[in-house]
Amino acid sequence: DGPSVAIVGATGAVGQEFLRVISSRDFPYRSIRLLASERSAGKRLSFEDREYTVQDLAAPGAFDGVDIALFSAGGGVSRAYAPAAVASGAVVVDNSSAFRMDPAVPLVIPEVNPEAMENIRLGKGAIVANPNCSTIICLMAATPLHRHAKVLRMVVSTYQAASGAGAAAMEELKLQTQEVLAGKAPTCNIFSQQYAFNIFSHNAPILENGYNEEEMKMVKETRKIWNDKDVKITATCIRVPVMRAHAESVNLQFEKPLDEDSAREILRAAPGVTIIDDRASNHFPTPLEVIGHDISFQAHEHILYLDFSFFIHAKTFSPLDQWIIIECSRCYYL
Ligand code: 2RA
Repeated sequence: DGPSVAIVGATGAVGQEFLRVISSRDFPYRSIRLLASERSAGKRLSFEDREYTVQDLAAPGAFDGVDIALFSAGGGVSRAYAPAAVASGAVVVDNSSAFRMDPAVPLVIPEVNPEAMENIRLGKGAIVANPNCSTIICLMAATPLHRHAKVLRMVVSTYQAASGAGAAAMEELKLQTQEVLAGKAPTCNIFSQQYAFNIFSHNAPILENGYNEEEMKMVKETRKIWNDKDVKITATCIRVPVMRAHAESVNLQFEKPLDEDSAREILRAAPGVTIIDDRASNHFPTPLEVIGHDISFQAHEHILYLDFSFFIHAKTFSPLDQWIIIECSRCYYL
């Protein structure tokens, strides 16, 4: 007699991923309710040998009896309907950016800061925000190190797959690849430029400070999750012509020295992190290898490349007390 679970955005790429993970983890649900916009209502979807009819999330009583509502239908839908779900007694886990920076809403990576949900457990709030996918994979590995040696500065480069832009973007990448190989002009409906055989700055709007929204999510969300408004962070988010599985390169400066072996031990013990670092054959995780792996309850498969640059206090080298960067190793993390 587990919880009754509603999936809001059930027909989208992330909604489908929710169902895949619920099934792969044998999540003990009592019932599943598939909710989407009026446009998708009425569609039939099968899940675990049962047929479901997608219901209109705007219909009266859409959330009646729901215990957990998983939202991934864009910030506008979350802002419009999460309160109704909460009013019906549900706990909302929202994958959109709608509530991430709301001080009253915990921003949670289950493997990193589950304690941030304490108020939800105590019944003092009912919305949990899921960070942006590129923030999640970065912090899955950077946070255990941060808690040991305090990150002062983090430089992140992301290589983001089509899946981050949804099912239509994945379809467009496939179509464009066929068109370009056939010598035809690529169909550009989702992105404003050719995506196949190309890379470009993430398609999120550029802000006043010159960063795009995706990059600033990494900055703001990390500071909230680490409760550290001073940590220096810069991110460059790039869209790459890969179907699924984001990849990242993360360069960390620590407050105190951290040797490579200690870092490996910390990461080896970190939940959700696997070290794949086969230098002899120059083999490291690739998007194709991780697709389908259930790493954590997030919407995309993730890979993380973690590039350690250690700062060894230079007191022994120079009276100037300068910091020097020693590139110790490049570690790759799934
Ligand atoms: C993207 N992280 O990849 C964003 C949204 N999923 O476009």
